[in-house]
Amino acid sequence: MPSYDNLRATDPQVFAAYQGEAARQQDGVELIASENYISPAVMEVMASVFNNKYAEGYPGHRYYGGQQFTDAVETLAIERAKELFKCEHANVQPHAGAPANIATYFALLEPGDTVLGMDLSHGGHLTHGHPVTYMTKIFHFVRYKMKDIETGALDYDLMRETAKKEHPKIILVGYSAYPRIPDFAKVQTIANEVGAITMADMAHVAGLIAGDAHPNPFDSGFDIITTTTHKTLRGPRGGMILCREQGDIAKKIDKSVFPGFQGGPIMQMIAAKAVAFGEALKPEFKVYAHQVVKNAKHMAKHFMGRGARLITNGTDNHCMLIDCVKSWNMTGHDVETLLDRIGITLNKNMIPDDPRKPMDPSGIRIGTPAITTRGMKEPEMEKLVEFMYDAIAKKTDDSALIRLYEEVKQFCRQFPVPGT
Ligand code: DSN
Repeated sequence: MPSYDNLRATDPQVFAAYQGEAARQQDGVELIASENYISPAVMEVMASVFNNKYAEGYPGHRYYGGQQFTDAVETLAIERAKELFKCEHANVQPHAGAPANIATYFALLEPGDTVLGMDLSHGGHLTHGHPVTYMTKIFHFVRYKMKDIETGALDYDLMRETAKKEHPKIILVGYSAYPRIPDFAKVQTIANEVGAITMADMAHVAGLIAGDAHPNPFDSGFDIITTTTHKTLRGPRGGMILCREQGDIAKKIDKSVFPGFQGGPIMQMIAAKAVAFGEALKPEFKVYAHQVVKNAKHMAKHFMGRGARLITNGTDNHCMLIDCVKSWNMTGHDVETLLDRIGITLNKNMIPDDPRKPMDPSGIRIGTPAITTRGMKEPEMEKLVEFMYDAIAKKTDDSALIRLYEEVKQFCRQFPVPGT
C-alpha cells in the first residue's frame, strides 16, 4: 500500500477522507453490482506522469508533440481490448460509460432519429433515454420490456412489433439491473428485418464477456459494444467503444469521440486501461469471471431458500434484484439504510413497473464482482445472506446491530482489499 506521506503532509483534510474511505472499503462488504477493486498495478499507473500529458487525436495522429509513450500505451490498450472482445476496432478514449453512449448516438444518428431500448424500470440505463437526460431532447427513444418477470425473458414480439412501427436506427440491449442474458441472435434478426444497427451497452457484464462467462454480442453479429471499464472488467474508471471495421462505422465513432464530443484524452486512465486489459487477458481472469457468476447464483439460491422474492427468480450473471416490499415488508431505501449500519453496502433499485419512486423504490440490487475480487466464494455467500437476514430480524435492536457490525468487520478482515 502506498504511504501517501506527501498527501498527509500537504493536505491533511483530503488525507483524512482518503484514510476513512480506505478503512470503509476494507472493513465493509461491497455489494454494489457496478463496483470493484482495481489492482495495485492499475492504481500505480493511474497516479502517474501520464496525467501531465495532453494528447488530442489518436496514436500516430496527434495535435501536440511528445507522444511516443502516450502512443505506446494507447496502442497497447486498443490492441488488448480488440483481443479481449474479439473485435476489429476499439476507441479507448471515452471518459466514462455515458460519454461512450452519447458519442455513439452522435456518430450514428441524426437529430430526431429513433433508438429502441429496454424500459428503464425493467433494467435499462439512464443514458438509454431516460426523460431526465438531454439525449431525449435530440433523439427519440422507444421501449421494449421483459415479457415475463418471473423468468426475465424479453418480449421479442413487442421488440419486433415496435421496430416495424417506429423504424429505429439503433436497437439497444445491455442493462444496469437485469439478471438474465438477452438472446443476442434474436435481437440481431429483428434488427436485420428493419435495417437497424445493433448496439450492446455491456458496461455491467464486460468482465464476464472478457472472461468467457457471458456470451459476446459480436458472436451474434452485433455492430457496436459500449462499456465502462471499471465494473466487472476491474479496470480504471472510464469508457470504451468497440465495433467492426465495416463501412465507415469505426471512423464515425472515432470522429464522434474526438473532436466531436471530448477534448484531451485522460492518458493516465488510458494507460491504466492497458494494464487492466492485460490482466483480463490472463487465464486467472477467466477463473474470476466464472466465480463472480457462481457466487451470484449461490447467493440468489440462498436468498430464495429463505423466502426472498427475486425478480426473474434468480440470476445468470453477476447481479440480482430483490423485491423488498414482498420479501420483508420494507422498502429498498429502508434495507439499504439498515445494511449500511452493519457495513454492508448495496443500492436501492426500482423493480419492473415499480409503483414507488426512484429515491424510495421497492427493491435492492446486489452484485458479486467486488466480493469475488476479495476472494470470497460460495460459503461466504451463505454467510452474507445470514448477516443480512440477521440485520432484518434485529432491525429495531440498536445494540444487536452494533454487534453485527463488529462481526461483519471481523469477517471482512479475512479478505483484504487489493491496494489498501
Ligand atoms: N451507476 C452505474 C450502476 O450502478 O449501474 C451505472 O451508471
